[in-house]
Amino acid sequence: MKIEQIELREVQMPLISFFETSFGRTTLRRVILVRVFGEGLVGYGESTAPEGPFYNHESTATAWHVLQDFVVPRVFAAEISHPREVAPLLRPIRGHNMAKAAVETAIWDLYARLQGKPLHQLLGGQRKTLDCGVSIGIQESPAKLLDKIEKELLAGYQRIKMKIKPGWDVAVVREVRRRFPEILLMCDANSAYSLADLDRLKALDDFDLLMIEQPLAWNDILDHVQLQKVLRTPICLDESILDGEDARKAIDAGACRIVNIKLGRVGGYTEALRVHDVCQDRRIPVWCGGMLETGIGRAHNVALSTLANFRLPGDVSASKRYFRQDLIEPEVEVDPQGRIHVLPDAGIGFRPHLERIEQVTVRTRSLRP
Ligand code: OSB
Ligand code: MG
Repeated sequence: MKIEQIELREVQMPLISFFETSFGRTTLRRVILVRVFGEGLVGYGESTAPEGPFYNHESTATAWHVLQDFVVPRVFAAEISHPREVAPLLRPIRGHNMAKAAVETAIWDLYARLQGKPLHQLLGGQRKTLDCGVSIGIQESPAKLLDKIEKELLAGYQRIKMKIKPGWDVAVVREVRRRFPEILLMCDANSAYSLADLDRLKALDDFDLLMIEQPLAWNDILDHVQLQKVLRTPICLDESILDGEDARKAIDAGACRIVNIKLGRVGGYTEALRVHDVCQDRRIPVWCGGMLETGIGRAHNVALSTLANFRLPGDVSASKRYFRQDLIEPEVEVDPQGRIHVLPDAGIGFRPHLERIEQVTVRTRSLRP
């Protein structure tokens, strides 16, 4: 595959309403889109790095720096015949997985387009429809949260994830459960607790939750082992799993019974497939997480979610939940049963809306070998 040019482009996309987690509130997404040009076609990728280093180490600005100064030069310096070769090429760069994934996923898209095949097919994905859940942030009041949940259930979503933090947890979850006794419900703490909060975390066992996502530190495995020993509710790890080896260690140690896979967090498809397979071998289900992606990242999440071991509803939801207008055509839509229908077109399957992308671009950098 001859790669002739790589373009970085920062776009700014206001969210329809703020998204709040235990680490802060997002109102504007600052995303880096990557275009990889080769052999007459273009592949698209998206850096899911958040605006500031509060989910993990990365931010929009660090991703731009690492892409421009380290990731892209390494790609230009190599001969690439298959996208599987990209991740090993980037291995010497420690961390910065979201920056790496932006280019890695774009090269997978380009390769699939050059083959004239859908990306999900190249990955070995079989699913034609995906079960969808939603992630709902911390709200100004429990009443607002109940309203939001009701609206998403009416739209068909199959599973509700609510963000929690100390002070917005047991009492609120109790209210949600009282109002919606039968729904698939889970919590995501984004590392807001420690083992000192054991009683509070144990209290969540009363609400028949599908799982609790990342209750303890973003870089911890061992404390999660202690916690899982005393919780009935399955723990799902997000922040703590950066590669297949992390997944193996966490599962074999008993730190979790479910794994959330995010393309950005693990550095792209090659490692996402590895995490998927490590989990599958150990009969641990996975699901696809989200980082408030625009349509480009969303389309990649759809492709990934077609793999067999994505057995639980993911945070892969409709474009219109986050953005007034998304950057792809068609937008990602969810049917009244809460399912996404996978498109058969080449590459990521959705067409980038170039004029709209141009309108929201705040800086561009074109790089050549
Ligand atoms: O932990 O899953 C998370 C959004 C930003 C940062 C971290 C997380 C999230 C979400 C949103 O939960 C998922 C989505 O994109 O819908
Ligand atoms: Mg999470």
